[in-house]
Amino acid sequence: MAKFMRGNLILKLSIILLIILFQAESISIDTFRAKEIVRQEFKRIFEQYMDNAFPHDLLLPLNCKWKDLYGANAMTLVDNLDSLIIFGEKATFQNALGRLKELSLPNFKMDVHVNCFESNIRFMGGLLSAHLQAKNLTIENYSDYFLKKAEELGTRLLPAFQTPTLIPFGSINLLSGVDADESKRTSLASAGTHTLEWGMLSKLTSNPIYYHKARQAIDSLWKRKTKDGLLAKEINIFTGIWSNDQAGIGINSDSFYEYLLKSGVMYNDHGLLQMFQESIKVIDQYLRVNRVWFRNVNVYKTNLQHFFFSSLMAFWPGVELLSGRDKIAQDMVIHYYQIWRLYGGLPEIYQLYPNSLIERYAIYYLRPELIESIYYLYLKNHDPWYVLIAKDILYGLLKLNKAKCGFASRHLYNHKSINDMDSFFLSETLKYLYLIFDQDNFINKGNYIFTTEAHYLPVLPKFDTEKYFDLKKNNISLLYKKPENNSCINKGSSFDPLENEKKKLKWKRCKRNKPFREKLSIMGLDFVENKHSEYSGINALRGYSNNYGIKINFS
Ligand code: DMJ
Repeated sequence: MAKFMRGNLILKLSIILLIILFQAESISIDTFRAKEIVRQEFKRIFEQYMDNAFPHDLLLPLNCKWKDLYGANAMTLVDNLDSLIIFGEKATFQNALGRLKELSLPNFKMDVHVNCFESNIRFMGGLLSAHLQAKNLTIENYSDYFLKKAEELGTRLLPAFQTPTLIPFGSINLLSGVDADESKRTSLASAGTHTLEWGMLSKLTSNPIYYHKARQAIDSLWKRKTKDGLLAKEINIFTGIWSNDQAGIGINSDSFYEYLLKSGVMYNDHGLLQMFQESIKVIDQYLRVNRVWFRNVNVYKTNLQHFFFSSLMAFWPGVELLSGRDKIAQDMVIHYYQIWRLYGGLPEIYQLYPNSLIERYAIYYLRPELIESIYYLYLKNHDPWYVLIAKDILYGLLKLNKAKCGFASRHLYNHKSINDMDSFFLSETLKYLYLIFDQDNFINKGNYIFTTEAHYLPVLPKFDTEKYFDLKKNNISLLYKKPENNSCINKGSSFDPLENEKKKLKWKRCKRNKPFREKLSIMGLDFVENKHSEYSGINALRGYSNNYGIKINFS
């Protein structure tokens, strides 16, 4: 109880009063029951996916159909292998291994154009975590199946890092490599969210190349910070010049900062920790408006660009807490949760001056970030208030989002359900909720670090960072192998994008599977059809605030 009373007492009590007045049902569920509800819902959706959608990538919650982003590569299953272990479903995990082996999935020798960041956080993270669990639980007939798949994905993503700046391309064709006309613009988060997974891949395959490449990309981005220490949201990977002038903590930046801290800790990498410390100072100085809200600024002039809250920003209290700033993290969560209560979900973007939904961005995509932060706070402080709001969130999800085959995203403005349920709803949102209610779960007692997609990796007792930097000393050279049976590459051209650039070789375009456009919109931005895309979402918003003549002086 003493813990419950700590910090922001009046706010906490008034929120409880509101819940009691309008939704007493939500907090009367006992914690064991709440845990069971989440487990049953996870099982229900998982079974629906296996029956109606597998091996396609995503299950559609309203009509039980499916959609593909990776050419039917069982994305939802791969993203949730390690969730099965958390939910105590070892037999289903064993069975899933059999199903995937039968179909040789996931298949990375596929002519499909993928986003490197998403492939990494969902497939690579999922496979590595599943591999470590399969070993740990001595799963039958395993023979390192997931690790071999992870390594194959790694080799197919590596050519993306072959650029003049060493900052990777945003997307690649898994079969033929980087297209000649691939966009040379990529986001900070895309380029800098590999170290956690690739460090583990290096460790498990004893091949330093992966960590080395991921780490070089971070160094290269870091080198390009402005005189004020800011990093923008988008960069040209050939010129190294920021191609978007905004700095912020949310969309397109978020996991860059998260990985500085987490990889720094995981791999005992002092360079990364140093960068994190400096980033925090700069964020506090230029991006933080007060204890809870942040703004985007012009990366060169440091003046205000936008002042809004986005669903993705709700991960930041977790980062604050991990870096030791508990009190600030608590204040942030209380405020973000109030927006949740107001609308029954967090909108993609929420305007803060004046506070309002923006119709176009008022969608809750079942994202996990707020629940993730609540999880960290509860794990650290054991304040029952966090269990209480987690129950309220669960109750809201059951009332507002539960659908025939899963849970559906929802428009918070017109209250319409949207036939969309991303794989992160199972692999993050439900996983974190469950872990709040299941305090005895092995994860809560162990020493793990969550990737940005909530795949859990055990903290390595010893990791020789230097070994993973100095490739010469370790006699490692990188050879880009041309993929087998590849009809997409012209004679004389290579899998190495830099060599092709030098020879001015144009590649024959492979017949494309569905482009990655839909996925990009899940990142909270609408991209225009053009490959060399503009952030039309952000630009529209800029127009919006200009139209309303918002002028705020924060200095
Ligand atoms: C997830 O895919 C990851 O958490 C990523 O870092 C960004 N956000 C989505 C979920 O919202």
